Amino acid sequence: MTHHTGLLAYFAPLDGIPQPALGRHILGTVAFGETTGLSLTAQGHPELAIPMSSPGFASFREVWTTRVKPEVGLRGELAYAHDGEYLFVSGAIEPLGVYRPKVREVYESAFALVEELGYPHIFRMWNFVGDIIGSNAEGQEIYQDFVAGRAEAFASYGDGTGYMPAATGIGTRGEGISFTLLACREGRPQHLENQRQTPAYHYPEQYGPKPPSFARATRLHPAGARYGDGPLFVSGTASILGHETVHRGDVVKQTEVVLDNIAELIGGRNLAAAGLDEGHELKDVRLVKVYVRHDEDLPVVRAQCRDSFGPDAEIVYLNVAVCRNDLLVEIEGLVPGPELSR
Ligand code: 3EB
Repeated sequence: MTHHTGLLAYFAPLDGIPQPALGRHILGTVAFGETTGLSLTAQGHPELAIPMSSPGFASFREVWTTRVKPEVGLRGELAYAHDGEYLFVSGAIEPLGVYRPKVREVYESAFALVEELGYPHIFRMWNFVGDIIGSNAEGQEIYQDFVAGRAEAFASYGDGTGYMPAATGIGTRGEGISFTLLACREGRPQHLENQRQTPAYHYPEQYGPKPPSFARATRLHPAGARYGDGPLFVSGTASILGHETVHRGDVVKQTEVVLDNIAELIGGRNLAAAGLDEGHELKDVRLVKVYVRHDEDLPVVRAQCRDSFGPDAEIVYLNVAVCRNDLLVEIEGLVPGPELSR
């Protein structure tokens, strides 16, 4: 059996070269700065650059590391790296008048790569959508355009669980659509829902012709690790109860609902409903990304997050649009397994 290669992430400064701890290797990076692009860096790993930083907000590099030196590659619109247990894939789509066919094609190519390389279990995705609540060349909202193409791609993806992975869908400060996914070979993802929220893949048609393809969270059960020792990935979470936005126009109350949604999602009651005998608190969440729609809301959202997450949580704030124009904040993070360092 393949051993657990210890996937970990940390946030590093955007300036300079990321330096993983001794014995660790970079699988892939995501640069939250001012540029757009996908490449293999001079260090040899894939890097997705997304224009998401702005004055007063964060700019940083998310660095995924493992204990085994990965193999890397480029194919079509994709860049990837894999270490025998974990696969990192990023894709980038240039600005288009209509995204649906291209999103379908590129996501299908990513799912085909996942199969071909032998990492069939996708456990986390991030989807970065430029001008997310703007309109495409046919007058359709770009998020809906994206969601339709992604749903078509997911229709032909299946690792046997029948469900979609945890994900984030979020705006950027640029154009075009890009994504990152993490998948594994021997480990098993367990996709989770939140009893306070309608599963996104069951949203009614008022939000678009196709529902979004993601779970509220994914617990990774890593190969060769003790059961329950893997990270719990928390999807981008917004002020939605059932399927409806609540507290339109009130960022303080929206942030409270987001924090309550995450607390419920990771808490003992919700996990017990999925057969997991553990429970977590907001203080256990790390590598937190807080997406704030209006820059003037940053101080109050920051104060609420500071009071809710633990003192060791890395929290970054980005000023970008969320996928419904009445959503003012979206928050994601993860509850690490027993190890979390560089
Ligand atoms: C929501 O709950 C808010 O389309 O991949 C959160 C996480 C959201 C992921 C996605 C969208 C996505 O519907 C938006």
